[in-house]
Amino acid sequence: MKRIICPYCFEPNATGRKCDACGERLPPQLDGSEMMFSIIGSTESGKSHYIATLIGQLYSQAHRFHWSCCALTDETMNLYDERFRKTLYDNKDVIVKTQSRNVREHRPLIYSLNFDNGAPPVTLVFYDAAGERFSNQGDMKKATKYLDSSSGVIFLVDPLQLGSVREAFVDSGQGGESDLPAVPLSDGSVSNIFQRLANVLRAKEKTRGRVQTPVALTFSKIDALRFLLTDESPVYLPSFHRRRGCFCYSDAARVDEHLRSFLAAFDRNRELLNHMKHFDRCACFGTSALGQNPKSNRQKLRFPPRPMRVLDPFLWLLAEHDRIATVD
Ligand SMILES: Nc1nc2c(ncn2[C@@H]2O[C@H](COP(=O)(O)OP(=O)(O)OP(=O)(O)O)[C@@H](O)[C@H]2O)c(=O)[nH]1
Ligand SMILES: [Mg+2]
Ligand SMILES: [Zn+2]
Repeated sequence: MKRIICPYCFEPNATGRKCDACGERLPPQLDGSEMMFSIIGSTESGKSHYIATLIGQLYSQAHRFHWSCCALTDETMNLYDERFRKTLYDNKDVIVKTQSRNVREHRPLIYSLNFDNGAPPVTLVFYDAAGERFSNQGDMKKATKYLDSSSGVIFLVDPLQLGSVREAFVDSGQGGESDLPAVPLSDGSVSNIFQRLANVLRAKEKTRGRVQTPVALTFSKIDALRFLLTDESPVYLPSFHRRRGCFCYSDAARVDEHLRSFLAAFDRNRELLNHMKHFDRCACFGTSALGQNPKSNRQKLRFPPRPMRVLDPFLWLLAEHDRIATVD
């Protein structure tokens, strides 16, 4: 019999409606076939906005991708509504920084995704962790509890945190340093978190070789790169995944190749490119949760979020697990 992993404390349970370890009520839909995808990234990399708009897209694009999405707990519905939907759509504000010690903000958002093609449903558990939680091995180890149960990782990278992109931004007259996100201290730098992620996944897989868990290296905020990339950049072209209603490998390959050459040009010392060699299944994606840069508008949205390619890395993870149709 399959063991149910508690989405609150990640301990395995034989059966039951209550977790033996932490006492939380387990949603009755859990049957041990759950897949958890983790969303990891440095502070200000855009995790909260990404999760908010990804969940929105799971609902709004359901007809296109032939699935249906359903929140499994009242807490999930309330948290999404108050922290994400009202803030972004009703108030046109940005979501405030996730507080490292705020217990409520760190509660899991639990959804079920059912596929019209009869593929086994997946239960999605999203954790919106504060970026600080990944800035040292000890804290990350606690966070690794959910990485241990993860079937895939979306690793968010804010391109505006790369030194060469920041210089180009200021030099091109786009704005000053205050229009850019803060750069995390070296402990919490993108490159260091990426290396820690490889270590954690290796330990989980009990291997000293390359990590097998699929990792989507996902650039957030690509809306803010228009000054660097041309309009013909594949990240700005309409998504074939959307058009075809499935995962399209040639579209993903074009984006991946383009972003790897972007990294080769703008990531000093090619650190991320080098660390990607630790992963057997790693692909680059480009997304924007908001489709606009609120930093240049005193953190107010000019219009409701216009997500760009937010589903792409998620579709890839589903395709890697044979849940959705694919085309070349
Ligand atoms: N240009 C642009 N900026 C964005 C986008 N999403 C988020 N931002 C900016 O990035 C800031 C940080 O985004 P968050 O989603 O809070 O980042 P986070 O990774 O959750 O940060 P922590 O909670 O501190 O770990 C926001 O306040 C916005 O100013 C986007 O799609 N485009
Ligand atoms: Mg956050
Ligand atoms: Zn538990």
